[in-house]
Amino acid sequence: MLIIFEKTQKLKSPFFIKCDNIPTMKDKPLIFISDLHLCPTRPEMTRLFTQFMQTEARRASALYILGDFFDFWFGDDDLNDFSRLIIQTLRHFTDNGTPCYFMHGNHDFMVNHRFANMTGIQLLSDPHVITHHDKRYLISHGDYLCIDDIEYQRFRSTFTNPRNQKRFLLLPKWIRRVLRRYAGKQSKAHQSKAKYINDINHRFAIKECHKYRADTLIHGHTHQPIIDHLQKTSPIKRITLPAWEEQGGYLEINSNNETLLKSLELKQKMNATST
Ligand SMILES: [Mn+2]
Repeated sequence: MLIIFEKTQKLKSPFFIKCDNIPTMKDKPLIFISDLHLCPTRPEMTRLFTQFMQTEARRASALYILGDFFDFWFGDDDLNDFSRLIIQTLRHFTDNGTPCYFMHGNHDFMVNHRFANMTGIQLLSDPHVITHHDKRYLISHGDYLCIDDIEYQRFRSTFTNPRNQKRFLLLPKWIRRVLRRYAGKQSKAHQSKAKYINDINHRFAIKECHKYRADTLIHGHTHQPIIDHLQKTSPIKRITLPAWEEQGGYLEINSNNETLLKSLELKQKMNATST
């Protein structure tokens, strides 16, 4: 997908306002979040998300959600007070005219077209390439790059199989909840393995960046926020998004392609953590 910022919009009188300080689409940053793990039992994170959507996210030319947005999504037919609030927040955001792109993680792979219609988000396949001011970024949830955990990859191919997903949706919701416990255990087992196993495989990640002609990889999943190079000798940059645990966080890429990881706290306290 190509994002074109250079397109200028013709504003007709009387709506034309002469002001040099009005930010244009060209100056607005891209904003990325992932691993919020939103769920009804963490209301403070839901509040932080709604606050973020009304403040920081508003500055974006586009918002990218790179998976594990929900701690678990039981299907687009599972509506409750919690899911309705999230849907309403996303709808409000996209109605304001900012595109919001959504990529699945291993916790919310059941998010589907009905959810997209309700919220106005656009679903993206994993991985995906975006071009921003002549720089190509490979974006992914990241779990497909964790090839050293063979057991997890086997489990992943089961739940990403569309036939299995259809079967899952035919089940009553209480059985889906029981199966979710199993999925949760698999995910925890993956997270608790040695770092070299549950991290992305750097060599494979470099190969993927070459394949898609990308200079930078942006991913979530590992919950270890960092901006570094995939290998000392490789010019390819890797950015891992922060998980929303004690606090939230996001990545911002400005019009000069400068990258900044920022933390988010309730009551609007925000600090830059890394460049
Ligand atoms: Mn994940």
